[in-house]
Amino acid sequence: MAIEQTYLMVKPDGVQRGLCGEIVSRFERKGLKIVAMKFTAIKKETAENHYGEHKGKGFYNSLISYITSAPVLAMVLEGDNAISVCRNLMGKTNPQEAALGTIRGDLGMMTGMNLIHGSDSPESAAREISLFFRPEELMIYKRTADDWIYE
Ligand code: IDP
Ligand code: MG
Repeated sequence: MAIEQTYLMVKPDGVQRGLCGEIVSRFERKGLKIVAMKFTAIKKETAENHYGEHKGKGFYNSLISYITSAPVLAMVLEGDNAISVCRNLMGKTNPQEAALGTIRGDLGMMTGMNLIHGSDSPESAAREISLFFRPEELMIYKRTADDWIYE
């Protein structure tokens, strides 16, 4: 097994549309463990840091104003291969191309309003987790259901 932690975030459109419960439940039902969760408004500086890799792209300014336009639900999830498992649950970046059964494929219409963020590598996961959470906010606990999820 390769237990990983990854950073997920219900974006402002997901919050505004009342889809936090729907989205979180998909990760929970899959078997991912909630390690941290925070309802927060992202400051412009944090948004620019988080999305630094996209600076200079055509959609960058609208991405920063979108992600800072309303609160987000930030979380750290843990599980075996959690980074790729969560990316698969999210679906492709463009919700119109995302497979049905995924969060973006089932719930979204536009790339610029695609409901959910998820780390794409161990390096970005570590960077993003530390950007949004202090170490003591990550809960270490035994989840009894794990005995019935992992063989
Ligand atoms: P990802 O969220 O699937 O990892 P990235 O390519 O890392 O996709 O892009 C980050 C975010 O920037 C996307 O989730 C989306 O909100 C926004 N974005 C990316 N490409 C476009 C675009 O062409 N138009 C508008 N927004 C975009
Ligand atoms: Mg990305």
